[in-house]
Amino acid sequence: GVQALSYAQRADNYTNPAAKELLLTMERKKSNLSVSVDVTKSRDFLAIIDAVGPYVCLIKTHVDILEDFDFTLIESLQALSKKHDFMIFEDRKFADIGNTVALQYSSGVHRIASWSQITNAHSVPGPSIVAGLSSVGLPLGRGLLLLAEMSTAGSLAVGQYTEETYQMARDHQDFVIGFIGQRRPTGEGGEDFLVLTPGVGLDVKGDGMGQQYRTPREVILESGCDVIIVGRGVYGKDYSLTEAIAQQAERYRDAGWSAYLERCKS
Ligand code: 5BU
Repeated sequence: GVQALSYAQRADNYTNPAAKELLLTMERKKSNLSVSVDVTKSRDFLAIIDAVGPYVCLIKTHVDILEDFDFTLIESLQALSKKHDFMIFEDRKFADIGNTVALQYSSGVHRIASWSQITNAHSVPGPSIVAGLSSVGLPLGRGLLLLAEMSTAGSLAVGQYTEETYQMARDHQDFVIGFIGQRRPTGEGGEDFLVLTPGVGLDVKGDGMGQQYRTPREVILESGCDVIIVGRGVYGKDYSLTEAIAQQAERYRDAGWSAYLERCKS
């Protein structure tokens, strides 16, 4: 299976430019770490990204959390993306009819499609959500991840729902580059999909609000996922401790990469 291949080798399996670029960035930076920057102030947001930038392949955002958002923040984010060589993923989790998601993706205050190389969507509306987002994102060379599973206790995205999500992706491989999920899809027809996995932590098992953490080794080696997504495990609660934050990012980067190297050998 694709799990035995290197990230660089797998870049050739994709026509989608965002997928190719992510795989090549992972190889170049020797990092399968994405840091999720879930803070409410632009100043903290940029300071954390500047601190973790050297260690990540991808920065995951929730820009609707920022209370002082304005579009110049996006320019700063893009400057950091050039400085540190990482890609950008807005974790928007679109979930509406095709027409509405196309507007939410292209327009509004955030104009997500104009800067976010990767975004994601729930499969709950059916294939029309992919058609709607693709009408905006495909001409811009963007890529979409479908939410096949969630990391939370009691998630309803299991079983048949997850299987049908895989099938929606197989039917739209130009734009759907993979999944947010907890394991590599089974029953593949040989196609390559990226699996990006949140709910990753080395020190705690949960957050008291339903989040469940697994280790980078469990995620990358045992479950065959490709990217570990880590938020609070990296930046904790005091966002001014940028040196400690950088150290945690390095620690997760090393854990994720050594699990990947072990996987390549097996
Ligand atoms: P944490 O601080 O590492 O728990 O943050 C995890 C991030 O990943 C956070 O931004 C969530 O919105 C996101 N997430 C998740 O935790 N679990 C999921 O199943 C999905 C997204 Br989909």
